[in-house]
Amino acid sequence: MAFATGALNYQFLKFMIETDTELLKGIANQLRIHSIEATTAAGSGHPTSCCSAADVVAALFFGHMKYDPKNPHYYNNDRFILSKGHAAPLLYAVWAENGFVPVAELLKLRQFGNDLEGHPTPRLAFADVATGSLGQGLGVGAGMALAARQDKLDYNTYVLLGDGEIAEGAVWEAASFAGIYKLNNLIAIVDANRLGQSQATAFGHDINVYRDRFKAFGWRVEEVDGHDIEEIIEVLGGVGLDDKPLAIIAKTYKGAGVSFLQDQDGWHGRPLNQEEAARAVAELQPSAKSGLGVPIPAPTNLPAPELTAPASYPAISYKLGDQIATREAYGTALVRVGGADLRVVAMDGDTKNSTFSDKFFKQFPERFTECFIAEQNLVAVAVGFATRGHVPFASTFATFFTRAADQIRVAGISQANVKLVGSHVGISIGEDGPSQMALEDLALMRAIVGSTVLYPAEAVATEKLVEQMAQHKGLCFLRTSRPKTPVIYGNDETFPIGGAKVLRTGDKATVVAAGVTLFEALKAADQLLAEGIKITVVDAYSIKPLGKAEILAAAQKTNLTVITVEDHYTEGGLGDAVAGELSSAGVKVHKLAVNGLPRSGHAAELMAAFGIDAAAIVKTVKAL
Ligand SMILES: Cc1ncc(C[n+]2csc(CCOP(=O)(O)OP(=O)(O)O)c2C)c(N)n1
Ligand SMILES: [Mg+2]
Repeated sequence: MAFATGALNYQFLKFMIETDTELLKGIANQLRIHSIEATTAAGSGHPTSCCSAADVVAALFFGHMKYDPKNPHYYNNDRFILSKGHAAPLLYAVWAENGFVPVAELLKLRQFGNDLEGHPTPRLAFADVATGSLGQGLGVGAGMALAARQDKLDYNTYVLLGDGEIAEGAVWEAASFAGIYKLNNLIAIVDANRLGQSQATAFGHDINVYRDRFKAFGWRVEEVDGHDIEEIIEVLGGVGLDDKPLAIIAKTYKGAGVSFLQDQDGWHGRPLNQEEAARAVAELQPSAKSGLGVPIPAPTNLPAPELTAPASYPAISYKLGDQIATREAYGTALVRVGGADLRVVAMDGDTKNSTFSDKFFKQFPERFTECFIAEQNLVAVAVGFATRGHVPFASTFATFFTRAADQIRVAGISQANVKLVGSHVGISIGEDGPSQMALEDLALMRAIVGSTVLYPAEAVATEKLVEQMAQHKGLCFLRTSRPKTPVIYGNDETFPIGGAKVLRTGDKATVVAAGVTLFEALKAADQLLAEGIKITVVDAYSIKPLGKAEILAAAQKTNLTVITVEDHYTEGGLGDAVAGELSSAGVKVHKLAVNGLPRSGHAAELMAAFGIDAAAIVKTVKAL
């Protein structure tokens, strides 16, 4: 009986596909028309990049994907990432033709105040992440595909890439990752239209090259004529049939469907003028069909994953004076916070025994993902999880996050709820030398739009800040250190984001420190006190937003003068944060920071050599 029903469904499906082909071709042309008209109205944009992918996209959205067009955020909708984000008008046209966006809105493309921006951002309900910085979509898609598996949902994630785009190394980090984890719910579609921006792509229509590359990374590869709807639909029917991710290489023509655009060089990123647009539309119109009212298969009804924030986390119990590195406290905190907060997942780039994320891995292996040594993909996978309502904590040495700078920048644009934890910061790591020392990370992370930057000095602060990170919505960076430091705060101390702690008060100087330099500042305060000189010491555990009120109040009692001391280069770190935030209030900042190229040595030797230890602080206080 079950078999008979199956056979019947198959016949019905076959009938549907046969009759739908003309409709899908027509919808593709309607998408082309919208893309051309919108970019002509905007006076900018990439109509030919839309035209090449129109058939594939029409087939996906009106003949294959299962989703609720009225509710793009629905948790079991199939996902679509337009990694070649410059084809945004095509995506917007889809969501107009399925009824979500009023068709008239399309002509407001790229206008200030309209969410139909030049490249998609999550201001739009149907864009999970910002795209347009090429090469980032597949890693995010891999994170989503893994999240689907973890959440026991059966949605697929489709990622559309350009053939020029796949020169990006990040694409291959993601391809490798998806192959390793056998993400058969992830589908990469390469719009192989032969052309890039300024010239032909490296491999043009040599489809074998693309096939061999994806195969080498463990993918199943299908080649299609990207303008043949029947072929596309047939290949899409094979999604999930084996245990490999699927790459569909679609041989297409840039500008397809319009005689004077198709396969022509020199049209990338160029809108048509009014007359050209009218000619193009006249060619497309006769066979164009509306997508409105076309039935779209509903996603399977599966239980929603339980992803709600807990009201509180279990208490901590540290003893004052215990020696614990903040990186180790991070691991402990992640287990405690993640135990109570099922949204929390963690990932690392093969440094988990150094960052201590391995504590979480050992406790909750099903919620941990080893991303191997591929930091761009590490961040992208975290972003993918975040789009699905998880709270991802991604960790590696802080300095290696700087190589994912663009993924982090775009995560900021996506307003992604990701938590980055970077260990081994500054010259205080000592012997490993400068390639392992994060000395630019604060500058980078502070500059990310909407970011929160936290820098605990000891274990209690670390624990409390990890709680804050889990609860805070948005991109957070936690800077942890390698050396052990003593617990100085009680277990009930709170560390609100944007606060600072005043640990000593005196009228001779205000020293603002964070992380390992806090202990140098405290040592300096003790030495100075022995000579009758009293100084204020502030723990600036929240670098962005800065604990401005506390620092300013302290500075006002010390002649509006502040000494900052940090294990970071002079540029862009704590000193610049304090100066930048408080100069308008008249505060003068003397920066003690790493000013020059470090080398291997003992931490203490290095901190002395670069003038960020207690002796340097004492000297500066006296000099001032
Ligand atoms: C990381 C990055 N580098 C460069 C660009 C500028 N750019 C935008 S589109 C494009 C060409 C893309 O070619 P392809 O991937 O083949 O897409 P097509 O338009 O042909 O579909 C370039 C170089 C970018 N957006 N992102
Ligand atoms: Mg191309």
